[in-house]
Amino acid sequence: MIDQERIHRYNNTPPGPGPVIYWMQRDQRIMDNRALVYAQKKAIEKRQPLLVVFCLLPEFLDATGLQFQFMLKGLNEVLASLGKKNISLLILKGEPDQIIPELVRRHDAGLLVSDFNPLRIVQGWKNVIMKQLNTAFHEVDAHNIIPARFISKKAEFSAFTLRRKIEKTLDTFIPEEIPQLVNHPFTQQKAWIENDAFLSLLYKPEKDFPSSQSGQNISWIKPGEIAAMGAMKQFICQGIDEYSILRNDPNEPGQSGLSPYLHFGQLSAERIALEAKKSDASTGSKKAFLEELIVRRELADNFCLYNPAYDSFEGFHSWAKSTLNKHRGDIREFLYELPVFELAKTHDPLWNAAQKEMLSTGKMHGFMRMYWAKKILGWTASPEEAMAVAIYLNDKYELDGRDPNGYAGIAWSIGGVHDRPWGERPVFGTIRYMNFQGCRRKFNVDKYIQAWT
Ligand code: FAD
Ligand code: FO1
Repeated sequence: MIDQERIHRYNNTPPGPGPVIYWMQRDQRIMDNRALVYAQKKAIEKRQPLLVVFCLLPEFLDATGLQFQFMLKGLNEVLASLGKKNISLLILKGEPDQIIPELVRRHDAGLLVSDFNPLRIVQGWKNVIMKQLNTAFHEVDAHNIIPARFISKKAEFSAFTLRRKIEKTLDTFIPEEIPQLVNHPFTQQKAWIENDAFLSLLYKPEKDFPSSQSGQNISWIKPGEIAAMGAMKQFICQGIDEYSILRNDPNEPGQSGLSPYLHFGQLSAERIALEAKKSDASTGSKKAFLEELIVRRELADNFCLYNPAYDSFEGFHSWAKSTLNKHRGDIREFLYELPVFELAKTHDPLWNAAQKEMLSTGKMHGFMRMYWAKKILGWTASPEEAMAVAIYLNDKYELDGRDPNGYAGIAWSIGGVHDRPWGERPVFGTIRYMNFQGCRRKFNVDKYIQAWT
């Protein structure tokens, strides 16, 4: 029952007799991966081998070398773990809409399975692949606890409207245990991989590992699903209890720090929710954490799935567009070009500190992300420019960037998406405003500035 609601069929073709190919894209792990488990189940039913493929794109949404290294180290772990289960992983360089149909044809696959991702670029690949294939193509949502295509058929207005739907079904979707991959009983012929014309596209770690010149230091986080599981357990044992008190203080390690793992699919949100529910942390903290992990996170996927303009002014609600249009001509107290933002050289030491936190660690504190994006709206010539600057910086420097959570967070801050109108003021119109003094009332601003200066 639940399995069916997680599956989206790109065509009505029944699965054929050949092997199953799982195109691993967003969910880059073997533990708690419902898409991979589904692909294996289908392969076992048909007494066929299972082949896993990942398409490596050197220019994915302007990602930098450090972000690729984090992802590739995780994938190397996946390769080794799959090998122990008698399953091969091919990491091929190139565009999925060219590689996948060719691979399916070469291996005469009976079924193609992939995971779910609402980003335009991925939806675009899948639509091209669908048109080129005569083979059954199924997508399994292994990212959301309640599958995005099932929980809602439209863009939700706010967290309130999605929360209502989630609350009605959540218990059905958080099981006692999550199904796991087993040792695969049907071995691929070696020739499969050795004779593959794609070998010329095979990724070679020693040659292809992108070097990083960004100057960022991400040694605070170890890549891969084993490290991810460890970090999650540590947070559930030691951090979650104080989540509701500390998470909004940028001077405290009050957040889980798990977003890079979630972004690269090295950790499943379902597993975190299961462990969080079982923990004996305070009810208030568990509730606050699950609100972010489930409602806010799944709201971001809903936004990107049903609003193709998720990263532009066009994607805002009409009330937000009209108030921002009304205030287009307002005089900005400060007006900066991209390099001033990028180099953290604005007049505001708090904004510069947040930018520097991101530049040096690849992860800005969650509370500061709101202040950071809203100030970009205040200090650029138009909301369009504000969106472009915020997305460029977020995607370039955040380890968890290039993600629906980022596009939704930026659209919330600059365009009032999922929010409501507040008091009217220059430039912002009725978009919710944040200022330095407000931050001072919430946390020790001087300590934060000192930490990152
Ligand atoms: P925790 O507080 O420990 O939360 C646990 C998990 O819940 C997070 O890992 C995340 O998956 C989810 N979550 C928490 N807050 C939110 C939220 N507001 N919206 C959606 N999901 C949430 N998140 C990203 O993953 N990538 C981004 O690029 C990104 N950019 C953002 C930009 C702006 C302007 C804003 C306002 C928010 C952005 N967020 C982004 C959302 C949020 O700030 C981060 O998910 C969070 O700070 C990550 O740290 P954590 O894992 O320690 O969070
Ligand atoms: N997805 C791919 O299918 N191929 C890639 O080469 C790839 C690179 C990449 C680099 C940085 C990054 O943050 C994400 C990257 N992703 C890649 C996608 C990622 O796994 C997510 O699916 C999306 O960013 C959406 O969450």
